[in-house]
Formats: sequence, structure tokens, C-alpha cells
Amino acid sequence: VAFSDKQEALVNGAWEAFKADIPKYSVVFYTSILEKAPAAKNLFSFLANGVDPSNPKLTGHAEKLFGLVRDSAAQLKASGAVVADAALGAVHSQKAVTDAQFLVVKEAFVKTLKEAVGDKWSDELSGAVEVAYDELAAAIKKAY
Ligand code: HEM
Ligand code: ISQ
Repeated sequence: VAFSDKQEALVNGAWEAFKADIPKYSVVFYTSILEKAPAAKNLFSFLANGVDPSNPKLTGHAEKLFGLVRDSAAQLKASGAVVADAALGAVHSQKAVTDAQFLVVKEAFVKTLKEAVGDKWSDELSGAVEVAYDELAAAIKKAY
């Protein structure tokens, strides 16, 4: 998938907006996931006591996922393809993560960035972050 300098810059800008308040946006992210998929609570041990923004595991996992999508955009711009760690594929295949679950996380991810970016949100930005997420998800699933 071809990815332009502009698209990469848009994804980087969204990442910076998320990083400006990771606890706040982590709450938006997990709350959105749990609304659509309450069973996700059982997948992540750090959600056992609810969505607690002072739990470093909770924010750390969110930061890692958002950072990987940003890396995905950089890879797309550099080479037009995303390669995921074998370990990343292994974790998700072991947990038998489904396409439906990838979609729930994607929707929560886009919603969170929309809130973080505020009035700088655009169709072009939405499209760029969606492509970066979808290509990363495809790279993870390749390992199944
Ligand atoms: C673990 C990233 C989608 C469920 C991980 C880890 C990473 C990661 C980096 C291992 C390291 C860590 O624990 O921080 C991603 C990315 C995704 C994605 C980039 C999308 C592009 C999903 C989806 C689900 C899921 C859709 C299902 C709801 C899990 C589970 C673990 C995990 C259950 C193991 C957690 C644990 O027990 O520590 N993911 N993930 N992931 N992921 Fe994902
Ligand atoms: C999927 N994989 C790893 C970490 C995550 C954090 C929040 C939501 C989904 C995730």
C-alpha cells in the first residue's frame, strides 16, 4: 500500500495528540472497547479493577499499541509494506484473536484519536490512521 509523506505526518500528529494525555485517552480507548465487547475485560488482567488510568499496565499497553500503529505508518511510507514481529503474531494467534475483535479495537482506536486530535480531525487523517491500523492488523494475522 502506497503511503505519502502527508499521510505519515498525519498519523504522527495523531500520535502526538494521544501522547499529550495518555491516561485520559487510555480511558477513552478502553471504555470504548468494553462498551462494544464487555468480555475484553477477561482478556486483559489489568482491567480486573475497571478502567483505572493510574494503572501503568493499562496505560502502557495502550501506548504500545498506538505506537505500533505509528511505526506501521513509517514502514508503509518507507517500503509500502508492514512487517510485524513474529512474537506479535504468536501472542494473538495463541489468544485466537478474531477479525471481529480487530474491528472493535480499530473503532475504539479511531474514536480515541478523533477525541485527541479535536478540530484538526479530517477524513484524510481518519483514512491514514485506518490504513496504518489495517495493514498492521494484516501483518499480525499473517503469522496465524
Ligand atoms: C498482546 C499489540 C490487537 C488481544 C499484545 C502485545 C502487543 C499487542 C504489542 C504484547 C505486548 C504487550 O502485552 O504489551 C496489538 C496491536 C493490535 C492488537 C498492535 C492491533 C493492530 C489485538 C486485539 C485483541 C488483542 C484485536 C483482542 C481483543 C491481546 C491479548 C494480548 C495481547 C489478549 C496478551 C495480553 C497479556 O496477556 O499480556 N498486543 N494488539 N490484541 N493482545 Fe494485542
Ligand atoms: C490489544 N493488544 C494489546 C494491548 C491492547 C490494549 C488495549 C486494547 C487492545 C490491546
